[in-house]
Amino acid sequence: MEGKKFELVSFSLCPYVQRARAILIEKNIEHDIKFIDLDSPPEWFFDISPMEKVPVLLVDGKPLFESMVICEYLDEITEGSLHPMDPFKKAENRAWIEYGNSILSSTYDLFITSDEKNFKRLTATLDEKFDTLEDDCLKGTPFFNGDKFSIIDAVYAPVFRFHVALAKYHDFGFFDDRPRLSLWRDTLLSYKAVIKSVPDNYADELDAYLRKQDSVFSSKMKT
Ligand SMILES: N[C@@H](CCC(=O)N[C@@H](CS)C(=O)NCC(=O)O)C(=O)O
Repeated sequence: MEGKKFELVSFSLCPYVQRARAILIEKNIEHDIKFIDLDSPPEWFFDISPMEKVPVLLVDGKPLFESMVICEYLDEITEGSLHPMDPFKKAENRAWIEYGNSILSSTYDLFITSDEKNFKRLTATLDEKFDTLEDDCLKGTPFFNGDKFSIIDAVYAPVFRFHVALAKYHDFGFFDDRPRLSLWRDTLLSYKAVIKSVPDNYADELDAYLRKQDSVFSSKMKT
């Protein structure tokens, strides 16, 4: 990785960008960051992003897309690994990362849906998913794999960041009586690489973004 130039093409609120940024920071990789407006992306973005999504990592100008591919590449080109060494544990981490992706997707749907029934259905779906994490997956350690930050932690941190922001306006109760989940959330949201993975004005930008949705959730923000 000596001498390579890294630039992360980003959108300020994107949870998939945050995981890549957290790994860059955790692994002390010098990088630039370029924010684009996803509502009107610049022409050059379509040339480097076949899926038309952020993040894209430019490595000496060559694009890599898909956040997990980026995270694992960054992990592999630097000292030490942020994945477990044991192949089964690593595979298990990847499986729960997919689970985290499904939580992110339900969370996004939750704050944009304008249908009350769908809002209730998504709330129940998320409640079940958090229950599964609490009961079947977490061991009561600060980080997912014990006392050290791993790639899977970088994936779940943005999930918790969203839910802490949403809980200011509506009591979903997702963390009630879930001590393992609450410990994991608190550990991640106070971890340096996670804190630094978003711009300073992130909370205000997210608030403005949520408010401008014509959704069941945004109506709760106004009451
Ligand atoms: N599977 C992709 C998902 C990335 C993603 O969904 N990014 C969103 C922003 S958070 C995006 O770029 N959306 C643009 C669009 O769908 O037009 C990854 O892990 O990188």
